[in-house]
Amino acid sequence: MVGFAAPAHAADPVLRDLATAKGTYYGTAVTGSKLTGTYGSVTGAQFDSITPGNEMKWGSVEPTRGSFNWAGADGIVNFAEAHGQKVRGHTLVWHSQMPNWLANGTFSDAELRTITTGHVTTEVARYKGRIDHWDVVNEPLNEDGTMRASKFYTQLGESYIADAFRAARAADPAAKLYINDYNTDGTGAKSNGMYSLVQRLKAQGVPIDGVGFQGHLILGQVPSTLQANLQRFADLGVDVAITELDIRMTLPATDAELAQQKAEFKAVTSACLAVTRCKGVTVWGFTDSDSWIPDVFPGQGAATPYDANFQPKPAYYGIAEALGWTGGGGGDPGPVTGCAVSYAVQSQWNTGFTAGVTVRNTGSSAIDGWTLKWTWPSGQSVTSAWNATVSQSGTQVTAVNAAHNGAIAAGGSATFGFNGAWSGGNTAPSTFTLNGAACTTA
Ligand code: 9MR
Repeated sequence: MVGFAAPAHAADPVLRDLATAKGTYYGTAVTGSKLTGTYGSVTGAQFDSITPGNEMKWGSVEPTRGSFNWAGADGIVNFAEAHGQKVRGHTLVWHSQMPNWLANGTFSDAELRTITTGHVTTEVARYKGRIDHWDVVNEPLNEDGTMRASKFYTQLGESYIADAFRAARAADPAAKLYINDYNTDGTGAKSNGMYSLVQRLKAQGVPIDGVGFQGHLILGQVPSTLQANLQRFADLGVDVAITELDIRMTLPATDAELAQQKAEFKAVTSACLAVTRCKGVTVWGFTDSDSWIPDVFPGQGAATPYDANFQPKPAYYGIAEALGWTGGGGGDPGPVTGCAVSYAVQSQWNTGFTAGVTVRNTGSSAIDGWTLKWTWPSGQSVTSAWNATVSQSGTQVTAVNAAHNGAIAAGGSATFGFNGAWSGGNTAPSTFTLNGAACTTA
């Protein structure tokens, strides 16, 4: 793909190419104003579908009645076309992020119906031929599977959904039209409500092509019924897609949790691939620096496949493995079955010191990528490091391998060094963990 920036590590897989080879797509939600620099190059290089996180919502495009602002939405569609990507249009009729004039206005039923179908027609027609999938109606259900009492439902009844789909089909016959919701990923009351709703819409001849399952999941709680649930909808004669995948956890994330998250991104991606009518997966933001989770669930996050510095997390390799990648990589360090750390202060002066650290793999299998952690006993701090990336939070130190010393064969070792600051005392740390496993000290 000439002109696309290389992924973070030269040997890393390209998700969009793996997806294409599997006959599917891999998408991400994006923030249009960020589509430059590294954020833009990773978006263009790795994904072959993008969804505007906010830019196509009614409140964004028509903040004042009759006065439109398409700049954000246009920018995203243009970016997609420049990078050979599909666009998931999101979203036309939703109880949230409505413009104030609509949310707080008083309209007769007939007027509200005309306003709503008019909005669908205007927005879909503007992007006719340029949007692959539209989330026509978003989040129409309550948790118990009954219809949500949105302004649209309260005034117009369920027919607002049929009207919106018909207007969208008329405005762009080529776009695939979806209904989309959260907490419908596994079987249960809400999923049953969606299932019945789709049956009713199909029975009325409403032009619905697909059902989106948002996939806002919690670590350790991926529904075991996900694949079966996708399949039962597909069997109704609609396409399905995972449209907003993220898997959140309580911060700070441990290595074990990130490894579990890898397995879970892999499982969700595999579930979609196993269902013929599952058209693709979209993550709701690809980097932890562009995720809604910390804002809405304080203390939680780490929910996406890239860290805040655009480094692929284990989850990224989990997605790649589900898509057929067998190249291994930083996402799967292998088990640490034994390790020994030697820590030596090589020189020390009134306020500073230089230390060298050797990490030895005393286990029986190779390690591919390592994180060494320790706690300072006497309040020292790391000021600079070489041959590892070292960070500190309180007294907790985390050292991550450099590119050239991440692989440690059984019996092999890696070394790195750093300068530190001390005052009062400079006692050596007594315990170290390597990828979460306790090491002996030598
Ligand atoms: O990611 C979106 C975030 O930036 C907005 O503040 C939020 C407002 O509700 O909407 C987020 O996206 C939502 C999506 O449009 C629909 N499903 C739930 C998503 C997360 O809230």
